[in-house]
Amino acid sequence: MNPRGSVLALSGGIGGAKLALGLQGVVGPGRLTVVVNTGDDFEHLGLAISPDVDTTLYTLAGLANRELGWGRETESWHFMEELERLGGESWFRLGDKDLAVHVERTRRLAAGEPLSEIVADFARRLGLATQVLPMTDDRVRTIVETAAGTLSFQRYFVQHRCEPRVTAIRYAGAEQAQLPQAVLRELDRPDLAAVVICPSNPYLSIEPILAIPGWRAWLRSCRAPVIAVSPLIGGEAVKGPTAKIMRELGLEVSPLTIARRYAGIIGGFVLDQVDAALAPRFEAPVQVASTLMRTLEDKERLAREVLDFAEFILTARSHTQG
Ligand code: FO1
Repeated sequence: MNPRGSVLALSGGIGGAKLALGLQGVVGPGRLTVVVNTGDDFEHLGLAISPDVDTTLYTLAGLANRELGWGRETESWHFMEELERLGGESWFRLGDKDLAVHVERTRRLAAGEPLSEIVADFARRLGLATQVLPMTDDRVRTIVETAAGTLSFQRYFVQHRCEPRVTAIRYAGAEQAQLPQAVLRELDRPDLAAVVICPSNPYLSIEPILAIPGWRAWLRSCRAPVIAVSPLIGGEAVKGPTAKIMRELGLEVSPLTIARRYAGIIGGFVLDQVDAALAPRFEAPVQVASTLMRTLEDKERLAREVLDFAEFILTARSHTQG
């Protein structure tokens, strides 16, 4: 890829943050912006919780709890233990270090600061050269309609452990939501070389972003190639309920279904090598790669392949345009 180009990544929590970490290692300092889903956000114990944003911040700063995939490494749980002793709500677990982030975010939001400024400032204070921004400063909430009734996202995901059968997913507030100023500045960058849709759950993490009209419109007209990375390997997600939700919604559990969902937005799709036989069936150009990211080397290798693919697409486009 153009070593001077900047990169914009769209991501949810754990799976997406892994590729974001790879991109951070490959793209030069100050040239990566990660825009994160906030449909998972909720108010809990009087606190403003932004799980995907925090997972991204912690992962990029090397502070994430690798075992859990969320929260902080070397965490203590005194707050949670005392809360339980008092009979408080304990289904959603907040570690002591993590708690500080929620308390400070809640205070600053209450003082009128936009979420994007708070998150950008947290990123700087955690020592990141990568810019981390929420998809919007407005309130968007992912609502899961299930056989057990209507559930807010974290009730479905954590309290009900994704068990109830999903009948529909909606993103309350997305239609009215706007892009933050800090995001608009990034979208205007003349050196933007690639937009990467990380291998996050399309229905729970990427669709809430795409449901915001400003995002969809910008992605459709974006000059830089938009590349999506498959979250499915051989019909299963590495982690999380993507395949289960697809089955429940009556969708074929295939990267083809996901690429079709992104039709009109993506210029290329990265498919896992296990699914290489599907490649001829895609409308968009396809790159076959190993998308399983266990080590930092895996993450950086995939990031390089994605960016090389974007550059290849850009070059091919400039040839066909004369
Ligand atoms: N996930 C769980 O499965 N159980 C929890 O108790 C839990 C707490 C939690 C606290 C802070 C945070 O940032 C994330 C947390 N998560 C927890 C993860 C979160 O529910 C999911 O990772 C995302 O919302 C889905 O991407």
